[in-house]
Amino acid sequence: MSKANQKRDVLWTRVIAHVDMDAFYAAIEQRDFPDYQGKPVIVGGNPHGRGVVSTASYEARKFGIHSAMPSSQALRLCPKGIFLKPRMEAYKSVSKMVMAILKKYTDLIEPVSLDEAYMDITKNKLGIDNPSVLASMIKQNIFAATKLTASAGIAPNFFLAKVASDMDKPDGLTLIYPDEVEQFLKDLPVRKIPGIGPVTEKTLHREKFFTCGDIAAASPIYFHRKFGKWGSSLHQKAMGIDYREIEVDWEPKQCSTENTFPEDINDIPFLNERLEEYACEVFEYLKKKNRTGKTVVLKVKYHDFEVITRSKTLSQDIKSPEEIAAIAKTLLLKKTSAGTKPIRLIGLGISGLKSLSETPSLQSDLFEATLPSTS
Ligand code: TTP
Ligand code: MG
Repeated sequence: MSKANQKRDVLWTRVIAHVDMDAFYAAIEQRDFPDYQGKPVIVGGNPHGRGVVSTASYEARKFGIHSAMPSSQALRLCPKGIFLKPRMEAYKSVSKMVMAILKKYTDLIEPVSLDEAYMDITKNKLGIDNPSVLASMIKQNIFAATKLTASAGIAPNFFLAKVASDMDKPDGLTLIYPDEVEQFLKDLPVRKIPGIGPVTEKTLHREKFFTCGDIAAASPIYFHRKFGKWGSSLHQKAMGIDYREIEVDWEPKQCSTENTFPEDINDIPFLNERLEEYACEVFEYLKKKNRTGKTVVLKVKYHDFEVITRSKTLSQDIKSPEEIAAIAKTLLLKKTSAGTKPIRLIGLGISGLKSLSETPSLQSDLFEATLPSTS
């Protein structure tokens, strides 16, 4: 692993950058309201209600506050924290600026969220062949335009670039050169693999897999048997292999909506009504984005914070909000403990989205016939 501005003569077959803004929502609040600078800022749900933290400034993180934590818990950890509601429009407009800057370097950009994108900079518009110099320029450019810092990771593939961007946050720049990959992964704790949370970490630890090196040394067949397709992909990553390429016309592969209730709910008719509302929201989104899908996903968070998801895949594309709602209600009734175990949050989504233009025969009867009231 290398810090910025080293020039080493190593052959890169692919140079992938992962750029991720630091404490994105909170940093924008601190920029726009200088009184908040240097202070613990927590953006998210009402700390006196039941929402969760979207993000916390680095000052707030020192109190143990992190994304997805109940805001009420964040308040207990940091009673003097500055709690703010998200200003999504402001964040979206900064995101557009950042993505426009990235485009100056390459068209091979894949945004992952508002504050994060992969770039293939093997060839770049400025013809700069030193990845470290290029990444420094990108960071400086972002700062000059937005007064916000980003962290960047440069590596031979997506997975390593993402891990690298997280190594030296905030305002970091980390390079993993092709000839450093094996050494880098040898002692990398499994928890550093994107997507591995505390539960999977525990499972891997139980099996004596503590580092990527431990996983790489095991048989890929074992991982496939134990964890299926996901296990095979994990084993490959631990070996430093990730062939993913930039998807330029990247579109979200799923859409969903969810809500935390002001109090825990046992009442099934109430939950069904919410599912009907969410089904309309989700369907509206699909319509706006000219997309469709076959898989309905229901998410339930119980009062004790246990989260489950249940899904059903249809043989045909979804045609109406009523159809989504009907499936969601059946899943709720048959595949969850709704009614007996109080529910804190429900969410509803469609996964495996594809463009409607891929299924032209469906387009006319899908939206014209079923949703005359929405434009
Ligand atoms: P992240 O990039 O995961 O986090 P961050 O930018 O706040 O902090 P850092 O990258 O420095 O660790 O997410 C980007 C934004 O997405 C974040 O500012 C708020 C939002 N977000 C949520 O709303 N809920 C979440 O659970 C997470 C993880 C992020
Ligand atoms: Mg970020």
